[in-house]
Amino acid sequence: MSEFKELVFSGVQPTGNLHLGNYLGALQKFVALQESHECIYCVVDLHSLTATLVHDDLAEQTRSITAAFLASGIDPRKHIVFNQSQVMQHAELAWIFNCVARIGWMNRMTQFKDKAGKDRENASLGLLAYPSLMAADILVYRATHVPVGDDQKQHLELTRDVAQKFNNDFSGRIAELGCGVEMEVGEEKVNGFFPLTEPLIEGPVTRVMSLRDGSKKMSKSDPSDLSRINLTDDADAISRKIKKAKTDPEALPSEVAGLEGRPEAQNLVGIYSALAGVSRADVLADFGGRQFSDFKPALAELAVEKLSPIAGEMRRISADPAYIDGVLRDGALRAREKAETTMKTVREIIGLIGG
Ligand code: AQP
Repeated sequence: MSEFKELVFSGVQPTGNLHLGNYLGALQKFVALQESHECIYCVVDLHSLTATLVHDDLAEQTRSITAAFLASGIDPRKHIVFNQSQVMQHAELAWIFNCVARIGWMNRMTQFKDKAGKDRENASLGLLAYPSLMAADILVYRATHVPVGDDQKQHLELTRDVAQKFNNDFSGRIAELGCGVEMEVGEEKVNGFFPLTEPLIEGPVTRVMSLRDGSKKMSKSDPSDLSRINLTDDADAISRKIKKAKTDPEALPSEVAGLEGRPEAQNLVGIYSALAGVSRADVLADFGGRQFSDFKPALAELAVEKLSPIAGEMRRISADPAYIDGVLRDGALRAREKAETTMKTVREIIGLIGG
């Protein structure tokens, strides 16, 4: 039985400065997966148009995310790094997926509800269709694994629904052309063209929360800069933000169970454990019973130690935009070839003449 070849894909939007949430939820995992998998990492510039169409600095933001990828340790020669709009097959497959996915599926997406707010009628059609483009980003490479933060889980489920519906709707053509791969779906064995992609969400913090409010995720678009640690922050800014981070008055617990119902403590301990590469239980074995006034300086020191070299490397790489553009162009060339191989078969499955 043939199987889908394991391939990792993930993307990041150029919508502002990357923060610690992006780093721990995505970039750190991207780097680790390079050792075991073939990886494709994309700056998803077309996605950034869904919320704001006119950006003053889209090109600069795209270069800055690319610099963050490279500074974190992604190797653009061994793997592929590019920006989405240079590979038009993403948009082509997204259109097809717009016709596979149902409006009801899109209306249920919490990210759409959050971002559209009360004025849904006035949200862009692109914002509603965002998950369709995300499904296309992944499936145009028939990627099997996607490292993301917990906030993207629902979009990954939708990607699986799109793949499954496409596989079902075109099962006859897929069998006729012999282009399917056998896979298990529940109890059944089916022959599908697209894999049912697995999200890779595990880790000590799958959702880094705002430093000002432990119930909200750390986000680029939060109006308060104190709510997040930007990858470009210097040591002073990192220390100041951690010092000002919201906490409760209790000492840290000695057991992980004691973090329950204490969102801010949970968040800071999770950040420490992810940065140090140890479990939360290990962190609490060291800091249990101690006050935040002891813990925060240790966390700040660790964060500066881990993030400062990345900020320095980002500055160095960003000083050479021509180099960054070259990386993206080279990556796009290689990505396009893979995407076109998929699209040739998709067009054939559907019956679109042109090959
Ligand atoms: N707070 C977070 N904790 C863990 N992971 C996170 N990610 C984002 N925020 C957190 C993960 O980072 C990757 C890239 O995300 P993105 O920038 O493409 O989109 P986003 O989720 O919309 O990021 P933001 O910061 O929340 O941006 P805005 O404010 O513009 O909406 C994804 O894997 C995401 O899960």
